[in-house]
Parts: sequence; structure tokens; C-alpha cells
Amino acid sequence: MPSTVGSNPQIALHSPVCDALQVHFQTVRDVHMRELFAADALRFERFSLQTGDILLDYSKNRITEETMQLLVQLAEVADVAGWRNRMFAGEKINNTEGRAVLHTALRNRSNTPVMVDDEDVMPAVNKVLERIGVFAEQVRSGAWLGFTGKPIVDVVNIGIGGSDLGPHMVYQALKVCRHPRLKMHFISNIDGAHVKEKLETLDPETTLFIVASKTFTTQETMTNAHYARGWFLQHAHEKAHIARHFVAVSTNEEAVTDFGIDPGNMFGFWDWVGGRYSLWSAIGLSIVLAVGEKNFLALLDGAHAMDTHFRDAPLAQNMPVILALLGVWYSNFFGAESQAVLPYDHYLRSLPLYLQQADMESNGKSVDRDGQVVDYSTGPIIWGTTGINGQHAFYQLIHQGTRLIPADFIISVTEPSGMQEHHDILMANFLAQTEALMRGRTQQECLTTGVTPPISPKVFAGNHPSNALLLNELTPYTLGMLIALYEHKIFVQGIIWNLNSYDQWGVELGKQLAKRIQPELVAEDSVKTHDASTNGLINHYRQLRNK
Ligand code: G6Q
Repeated sequence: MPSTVGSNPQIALHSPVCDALQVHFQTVRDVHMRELFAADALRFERFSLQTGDILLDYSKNRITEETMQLLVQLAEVADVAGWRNRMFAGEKINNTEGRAVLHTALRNRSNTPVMVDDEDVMPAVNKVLERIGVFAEQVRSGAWLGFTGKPIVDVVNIGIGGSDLGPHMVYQALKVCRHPRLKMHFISNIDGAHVKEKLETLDPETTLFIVASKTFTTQETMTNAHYARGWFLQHAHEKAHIARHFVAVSTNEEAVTDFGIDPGNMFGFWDWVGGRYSLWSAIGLSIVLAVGEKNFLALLDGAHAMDTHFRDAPLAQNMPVILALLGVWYSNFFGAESQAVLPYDHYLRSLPLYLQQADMESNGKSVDRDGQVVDYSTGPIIWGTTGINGQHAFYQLIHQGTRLIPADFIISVTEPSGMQEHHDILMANFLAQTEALMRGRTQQECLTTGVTPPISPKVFAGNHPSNALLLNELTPYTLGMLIALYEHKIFVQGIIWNLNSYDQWGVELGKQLAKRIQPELVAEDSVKTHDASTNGLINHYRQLRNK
């Protein structure tokens, strides 16, 4: 909970508005949403918002108008609008790395100049986009031929983290737009089983590899890329053939050249694109290959529409801001520790995984942007899966467990497979769950609806908050809007928590330690340089490995 002891009033969660929210919280915490709905026939109209093709219903939250007013004041105290403008303007808001944060420039479809170090980045953004479009068209049309003169059939994206999760999620989501011949594969894991099993299914004559790595030094990606290169050369023999089968997406031209990829087959991006915000850049090459340039541009258009909404709408009617404030309300006042993401859409099944990285790597921090240890909760644990499967697995705990778990329910109104009856059942479940979470079931209702004894385990407290996000249809455009919505939600929460959401030192430490440990696994002598646990495990592995 927020504390005002030793507080810094510049920080939103130490401000008088936060104290006012704390007082207000005491008046709201025990109010049941049933009462709020009973008292206000217009609650849906009051607490829902449409932007473009996305409807957000946030009326099933434990809020009143006063709650939202105070939360908006919290956003004002944090200067969300000022930081937002600084981000869009290319200021170096990633202070620990001295970088601008400009994934919005990658989808700046209105092409207004965006300046970094006195240079407009838009011409370079557009140039790479154009090169990607030309290359993708060659591969898609069948004009780009492999070393034996056959068109490409399989494309393997080798990347990890931000260079994998976004393109993979979007590829799944846009299945209906996919090219009929090209099949994408995503190799991320350093577990040899992943790359080996995948390559066994592929034909080197018709396979194209995209080595996707911002730094081009990530151990997992480079190890898998070298393995793939070796596998390819076993069949193709001539190094000159690599040019037809390996392309790179990176910011590191030197390392790409050292790997043996022609810089002409490299698609660049910039240090102001964070890994987990990079699917809009050349990292999205696998998406363009799969769904074509037109659909990729529609994805960018959708994200740009959300950027425009986020930049221009007043805070109280701003979808990312509202989602962010609700998250802060539950994290910092109700003490909720996690946030469920529940897509009722088979094609969005990887969205929770994608958002896990986007959110938890951005806001999973306990030192603020001024270097101070925070005394309040920051980023929540993000988890979830497709809602309909979750209903038959973990929803029990959300309904009747002891924890408060706010949940985002996501569905599209139109469904593409022509299976309307299936979709109606899906929609009915979507609605039933949000209603059940909100209403619960009283003892009296159990008695009057013929629930058999014992009654008490069948009583549901209800009052569990949820947001419902309805997309008119899952298209490249609405998907772009949806992803950008969450990106900006994460941004707003980072500002309220006074975090730098754009570095990831927690990721770096593990990378460094693994490099140190790797040679120790094959060391002659017993390893003694770590703590007893790590030494014990290393030595256990050494002994068994050497057998
Ligand atoms: C994302 C993170 C991390 C990164 C991977 C891959 O924001 O920084 O997930 O994307 O570690 O890094 P490379 O693209 O440099 O290989």
C-alpha cells in the first residue's frame, strides 16, 4: 500500500491525491457491484467506451464516478500527458540507456516528422518498410528462388524474447490472411530439441531463415542460427548459397556480416526500438512474409489509430489510460497481485504470453527512474490463456479462491470460420463468466434455484472485477489497435509508478551469469566459486555429463 512516510510528493503514489484515494477506498472496498448496478441503470453507458472498432466495457469494476475522477487526478499528478508527449516527441525517456522510445514512429502512418538527435527518423523508417515490402513480395510471388531454383516454402524465424514473441503472436492471430504456400516457423529455445526437431521437417532447398536479433549477440539465437547455417551447408555445400537462404534483422551490421549474411539481405532498425516493442519494425519481417505488405500496413494503421486516440483523447475518455488506472486501483489499493488476460479467441491464444513479456519486463521493477527503491507495488503478474479452456481449469480460483484477480476478457464479435453456433456458445460463456464474477450467487439464490445441499460451498461472493474488450472483428487493423492499447496501458502505469518501463536489467544479469557458468560445466576440477547450491548443481551436472 502507498505510504506517505518519507514521501516524495512528486511521485503520484506519495501525493495528496493518493491519500484521498486511500480514504475513498475505505468507502468503496466493501460495496458490492450488484448494489452499484442496481442503483444505476446507466452504469454500462457511464463506464464503457468505444474507440474505432474496439469497445471497452469497464462497468464491472469496483468503482464509482468518484473513483475514476480521483484516479484521473492521479494520472494528472504523475504528468502522464507530459510524459506521453515526451515519448511521442522522441525525448530520451529511457534514462538508464539514454534512448528515445519510439515504437510509435514505426507506425506513424501520417508521417509527421519525429526528431531524434535533430534528425527526422521517418525517412529511414519508410525506407526499411519499403525494402521489406519488396523483399517479401519477391518471396511471396515465388520469384525469390532457393539454391536449386525452387521457390521458398518454409520460413524460419530464429529469435528470442522480443525478437520472437510479437511476430509469433501476430502470425497466429492473422491466420486468415496467411499466404497459401508459405509456412512460418519460430525457433527460440536453446533446448537443442527445438531446433533439431524443426529442421528435421524442413527441406533446405526451399527454406528461408530469418535471424532476428537486435543485438546479434544473444547466445540462444546465435547458437541456433549457427546450427541452422551448418545444417543448410551440409546440404548446399557452397557458402555462396547462404545469400538465398539467410536474411538478418538487426541493428548490428558488423555482426551480421561476420555471420556471413550479405548486408544487402539485412533489414535494420534502431536503438530507440525496444525488443518487446519491435514487432512493428523489421522484426516483423516474418509477419510481412506471412500476411503480405498490405496487411502489415493495416496492422500499423490500427496501432497508429490507437496512438492517435492515446495522444489526443482526454485522460478520462482515454482507453489505455482507463485500463492503466484500473490496474493501479487494484494493485495499489486492493492489493491485487496479478492480472489475468483471457482471450476468447483461438487465434489470440498467444496474447497472454506476449503480454507477459510486454508488461512484466517493462514494469517488473522495484527501483524507480530516479534510482530510489519504491515502497509500493509495481507491475502485476500477468497470466492467462484462452478463456474457454481456462473456465475448465483455473477459473475456480478466480471465482471462489481467496485472491482478488482482475481479469481482461477479450473477444471478437464476428468470427471468420462460419461456425456461428460455436461462436454464440463462446460469446454466451464470455458473458456468463463476467456476469458470474460480478454477481456471484447468494445463499438465498441457492435456496430458491433448487441448489442441493450443502449450500455454503455453492455460494459465490462475486464482486470480482473484469474488463470486457469487444473487437468488431479480428483483423490486422483491430489487432494493431489492441496491441497498441496494451503498450500504452503499460506506459501509463510505468509513469504512475515512476518507472523506466523501457530498460530490462533483470534480463541482462541472467545473460551475463550464464556466460560465466557455461565453461564451468565442462571444467576438469570441481567448481567452488559460487554459493553452495549453485556449486552443488554445477558439479552434479559435470559428473553426470562426463559419464
Ligand atoms: C525485450 C528484451 C529481450 C530481447 C531478447 C532478444 O525487450 O530486451 O526479450 O528482445 O533478449 O534480444 P535480441 O533481439 O538482441 O537477440
